[in-house]
Amino acid sequence: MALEVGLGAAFANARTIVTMKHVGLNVAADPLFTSAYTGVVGALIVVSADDPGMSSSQNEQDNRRYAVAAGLPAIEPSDSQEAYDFFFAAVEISERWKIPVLYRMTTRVCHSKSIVVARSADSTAVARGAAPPPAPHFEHDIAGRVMIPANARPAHRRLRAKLAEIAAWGEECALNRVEPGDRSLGIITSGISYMHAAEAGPGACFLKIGLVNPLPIERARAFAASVERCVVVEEGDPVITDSLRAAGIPVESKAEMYRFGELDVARVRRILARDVTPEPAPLRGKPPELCPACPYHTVYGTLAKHDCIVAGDIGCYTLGVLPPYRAMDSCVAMGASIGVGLGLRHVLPPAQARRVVSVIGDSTFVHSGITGLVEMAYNPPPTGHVVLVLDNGTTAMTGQQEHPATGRTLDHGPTNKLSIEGIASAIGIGSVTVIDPYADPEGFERVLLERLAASELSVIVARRPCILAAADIRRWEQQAAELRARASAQAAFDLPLDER
Ligand SMILES: Cc1ncc(C[n+]2csc(CCOP(=O)(O)OP(=O)(O)O)c2C)c(N)n1
Ligand code: SF4
Repeated sequence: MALEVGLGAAFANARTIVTMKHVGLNVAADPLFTSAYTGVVGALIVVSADDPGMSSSQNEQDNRRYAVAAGLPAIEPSDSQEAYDFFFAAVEISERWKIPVLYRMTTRVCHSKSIVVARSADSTAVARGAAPPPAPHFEHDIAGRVMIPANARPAHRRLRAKLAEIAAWGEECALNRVEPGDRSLGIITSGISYMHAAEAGPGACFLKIGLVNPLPIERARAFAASVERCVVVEEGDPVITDSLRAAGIPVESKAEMYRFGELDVARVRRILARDVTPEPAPLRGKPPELCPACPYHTVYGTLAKHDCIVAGDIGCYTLGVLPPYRAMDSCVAMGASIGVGLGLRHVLPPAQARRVVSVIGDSTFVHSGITGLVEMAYNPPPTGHVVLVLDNGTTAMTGQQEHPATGRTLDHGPTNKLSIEGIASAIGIGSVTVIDPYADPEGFERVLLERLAASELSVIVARRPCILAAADIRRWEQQAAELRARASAQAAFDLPLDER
């Protein structure tokens, strides 16, 4: 949705940034691929925060692959200063070639801090003479933006032509640079890997790549030819390596064992030394756990007690998989709990099928659970199904952000509130129950058992605020009530006297 909103804004000449983590781009992939064909009028920068090493993710996909697959220019900064500087370049590329740009970050770049020298007012694009973006306006471009096959075929050709131009420009652009050094070792690298490699191989020659798609192939060819040994140091998939080798450039790459997890200086030293001996096991940290007063305890206690088969989802509540409950049987992608639960219900023998519960958080339900309920109403399994929405009034796991079912905007102001129980009833779910599992654990257990025994479609909304967010939620609710009261008093005052 965010990418589509951003695309609409960029169709109307705005400069737009859309941010997400790497798996978010999977959800946005459908509009992403075709936005490469439609292009934009203003600027559209899609920031993808990748998580090599999976510090808080379910996979470590390398989204540079998306740039190649969709045909989008991709930029990768190495530190805070570059994150700042390269962003201007991303906007310039997007506006010049009228194309979305993928801005690829990784955990270590996002989580590290370094001093940033901001552009002074004198050096801004405006001061340098570039025109500021015109005010948003709309001009019809039916052939350019309505991607029926007759329009999409020429659009694909236009995209490839743009990419060829960007590739030619990229060979010389300042986003890629050669750092001269000892010619016995040349390192081709990008992103955070550059920082590690600079420390692990001081004195080496570097080709540091900032424009990671399209790659500066000819520059890399000349660089590789100019050094005795040329090693590509890159975190994650061998994206640069594969492209250079496909272009016939003989480069050395890391061993497969270094494809997993983040790189660091020690690992890059090993790569450069061609060391493939087993690495020391990482130190065991304290495993995460639910807060002591988390409302999810009673929920997972009940699910574990009755040996439920739990199709789970992503959020704080995923911690129900850990001891003492171990009450989660799958967790795949945001919103997948409902579809996976339905699949289990469809094929399992009835006695087992009746133990299947889909468990999903409130934010995740809004993000991508609603379509699962529609599928459930449309193709109900013979034993029915039970969906448990854990509504803690916030997006707890990622830092207590608001979402449409909290009724508050991202900065906590009042807005329309999506009713989870209302939407479940409207979709046609026969049994919808709202209960506080913390205040009434016996009642929760009773409802759950009753709904599991019935061969019907049920949604149980287990509603109790996250203990860490509860005080803030109360404060924002109070502020919202005051704002509403002030607005209705103002509205009454604005009425003509005889209508008051
Ligand atoms: C497609 C996608 N986008 C974003 C994320 C990051 N993420 C992990 S959990 C989560 C939200 C969880 O919120 P909620 O469902 O309310 O559960 P809670 O943490 O409050 O228990 C998000 C956005 C993700 N895993 N996948
Ligand atoms: S942050 Fe909130 S939802 Fe997450 S474990 Fe703690 S109390 Fe539970």
